[in-house]
Amino acid sequence: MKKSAFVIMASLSILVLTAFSVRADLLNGGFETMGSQWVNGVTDAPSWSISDASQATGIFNGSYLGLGAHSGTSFLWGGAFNGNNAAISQTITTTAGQAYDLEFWMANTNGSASADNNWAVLWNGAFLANGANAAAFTYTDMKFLVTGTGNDTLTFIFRNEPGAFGLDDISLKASAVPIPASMVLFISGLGSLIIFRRKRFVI
Ligand SMILES: [Ca+2]
Repeated sequence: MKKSAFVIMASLSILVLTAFSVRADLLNGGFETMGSQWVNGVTDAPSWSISDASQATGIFNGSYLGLGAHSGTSFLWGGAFNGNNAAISQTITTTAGQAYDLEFWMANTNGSASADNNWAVLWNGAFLANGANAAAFTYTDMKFLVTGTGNDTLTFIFRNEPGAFGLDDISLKASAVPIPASMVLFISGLGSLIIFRRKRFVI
């Protein structure tokens, strides 16, 4: 193998290795690891921090008001009531500047009552999406593109009287960012240089 070709292959290998070494250490995104402390039929959530004055938000195993897990056997029951907003958050180690695909599944049940609820999802305190007085809906795939800063906080806010939001299968994966056009030109330019040099040596 020519030295120049070896250098290009080595460079591309470094690019590929860099793409696979990004950090995205979100834990217990499927809520399959239940906590040890039970309150109002739900447990605390390992790896997550929950704030809910009504103590009705936590990991639930089973089905109630038509709401169960999206996958596995348990999920987050977001059922804060009496005007309280529940906040559930996790601080995640990421790679600064890296684009990430955030994905989760969310559902809502209002029981037999009319809609009286609100929800939001935030990345480092900034709203990615929110809604209020949602009608009941089955598990829906929600996707957002976020950027890592090295240490990022993902937060969900729920209030639902007397039903609950269901949250399950949260994932954070490095986004497949296309190679910038300038890099493509650079690589093809190097390729042309190799062909040019080979022709010179053949002649
Ligand atoms: Ca689950």
